[in-house]
Amino acid sequence: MNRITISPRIRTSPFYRSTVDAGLSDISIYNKMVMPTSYGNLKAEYDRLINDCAIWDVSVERQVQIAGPDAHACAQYLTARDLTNMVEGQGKYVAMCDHEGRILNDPVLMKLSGDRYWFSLADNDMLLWCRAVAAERGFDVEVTEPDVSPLAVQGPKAEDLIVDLFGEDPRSLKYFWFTETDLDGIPLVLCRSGWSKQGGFELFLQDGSRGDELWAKVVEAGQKYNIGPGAPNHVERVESGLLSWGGDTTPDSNPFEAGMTRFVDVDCEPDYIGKAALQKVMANGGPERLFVGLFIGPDTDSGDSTADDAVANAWPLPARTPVRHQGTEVGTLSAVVHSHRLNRTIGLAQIKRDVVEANLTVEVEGPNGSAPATITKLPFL
Ligand code: THG
Repeated sequence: MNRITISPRIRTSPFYRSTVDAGLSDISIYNKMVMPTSYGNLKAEYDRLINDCAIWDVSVERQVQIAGPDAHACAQYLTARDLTNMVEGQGKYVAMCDHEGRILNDPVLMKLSGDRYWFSLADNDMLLWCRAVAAERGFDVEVTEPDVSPLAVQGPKAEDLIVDLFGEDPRSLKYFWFTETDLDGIPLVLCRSGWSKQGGFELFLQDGSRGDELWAKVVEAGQKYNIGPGAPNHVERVESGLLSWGGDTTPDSNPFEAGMTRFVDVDCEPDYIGKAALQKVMANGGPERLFVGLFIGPDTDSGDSTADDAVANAWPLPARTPVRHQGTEVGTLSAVVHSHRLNRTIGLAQIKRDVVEANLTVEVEGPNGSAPATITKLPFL
């Protein structure tokens, strides 16, 4: 395999030393940072996430902070969702679009106070975009990337672990809601969130010099819950239908084609970038494509998860590949995995709406030639 040269241009996280000590084996690059993706045993990492508790260094989810008297107006103008009734301590999953309604990012937006917001971002240069928009529109705000690095604990036992560390209060936090707190003086924002559907929290470290200290405290308290290192898990996220911006989207996708229709407000009072374009898409009958799941046959389950993973990994991805109906291209496939819980090969695709609505069988190009696939709603699980 090729190796990646790391230089100061590629940043490392405050938890980097801890991840290396924990046996980090695979990385990706995300927001110009090193992103841990595996510790050498993806099935064990998956099992831990489904059954117990996993600790993930997700500091690559950078925050862009909008602070100042016009923070609300600026955050609203950047966001394709009505923020009118948002309150302090609340987070929302949102789409940020350009003027043509193309999705630029799908962050969790957090309202820290009336004059301070964080966009907790996926992989794109949103600091540039937010600064340019704020300046061009004359908003009275400062737009920065603060020293804030999320550490996720995910899995069915994550909540008990968080309660051991912080007391009972976090149990009542709603999804994406958060509270400012500390762990033995380490300043944090504690949020019920994370890129899995197994439940859990993110601890937003607010002092990058204390990452290894925070990691050690969480791992120590997590021993009784069988905690172990992991990373946003590709198999689980496909099963759960969680969007990977830039992976499942193309540069031209609108949020409806990315499965975000229920998070987009087109008829709200506040204006935002892309609103007119998104209204036009809906007025013209809706998006051309839909984000859907595929059951891909023939069933390859062998009962040996390592072998099944190898089969799924032999697919001609990571490049997006065509989805066809009777030879005609009707969409693109962006992920294929072997689902351990469904014992099937499944995928994610953007497919023409008429094909989805007619529930047609499609074909995808696999390692052993063309394979039939049936369309299904997300999530799989
Ligand atoms: N946490 C934080 N920042 C992030 C992510 C995160 N930034 C990058 C990336 N993840 C943003 N993308 C997503 C995508 C999906 C979800 C969260 C962040 C998600 N979606 C659920 C769904 O679509 O079913 C629930 C959404 C809802 O019901 O509101 O969880 O993970 N800090």
